Amino acid sequence: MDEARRGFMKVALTAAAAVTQSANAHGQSSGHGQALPSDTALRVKSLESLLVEKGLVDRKAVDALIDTYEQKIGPRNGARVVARAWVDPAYKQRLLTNADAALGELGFGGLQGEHMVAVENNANVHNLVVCTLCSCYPWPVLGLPPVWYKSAPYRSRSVIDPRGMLRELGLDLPADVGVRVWDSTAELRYLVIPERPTGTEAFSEEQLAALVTRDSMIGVAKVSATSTGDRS
Ligand SMILES: [Co+2]
Repeated sequence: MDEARRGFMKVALTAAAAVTQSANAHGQSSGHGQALPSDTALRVKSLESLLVEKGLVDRKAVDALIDTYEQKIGPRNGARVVARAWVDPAYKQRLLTNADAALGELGFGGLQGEHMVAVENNANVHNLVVCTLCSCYPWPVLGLPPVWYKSAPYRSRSVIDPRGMLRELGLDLPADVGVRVWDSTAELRYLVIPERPTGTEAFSEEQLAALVTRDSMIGVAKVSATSTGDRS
């Protein structure tokens, strides 16, 4: 990384931290991590424009950075947690009874994920996570929320017709499987422990983690022994 890039990263991270704190404070007063206050959004936009103008960063690089946190780095943390829960029943029990402590064992926690609850899918119950008011999401284990998670149709249909919505997303649940919908807030966020797919009995923890998708930890997909990736 050259000096200009290093300098940019420092500025960007400082700005991100300021935004996070601001959004977090806003969220705690309203119960939800609301969309950014407009003045903050404007300041971020100005900062980005300035950085682009000065040639310190191009928009594609910013988009790539966001994509990385949305798709790659973020959800890998949650995948490690799920894989550990699958191979270690005692860990799973701790995760289900005190998620914050169990996530802390693996080094995960902090901003936008201070209070977590883990919910487990099984043959009878399927869990689905939404934030009906805005976009509360467990950053330490899933990274940044995907665009569809923040969309009005997802937020409303998850509550009105979760089964129908899941079917449209390609997850057709049998009628005898109950669907539980969890509404996230700034104070409480959820991680779904998907079912371990059959045919993975001989898999290592690492191999299992590689199968776990972000979508399965939100509850809009299952995990298969041949991982299919996430919705964009
Ligand atoms: Co919210």
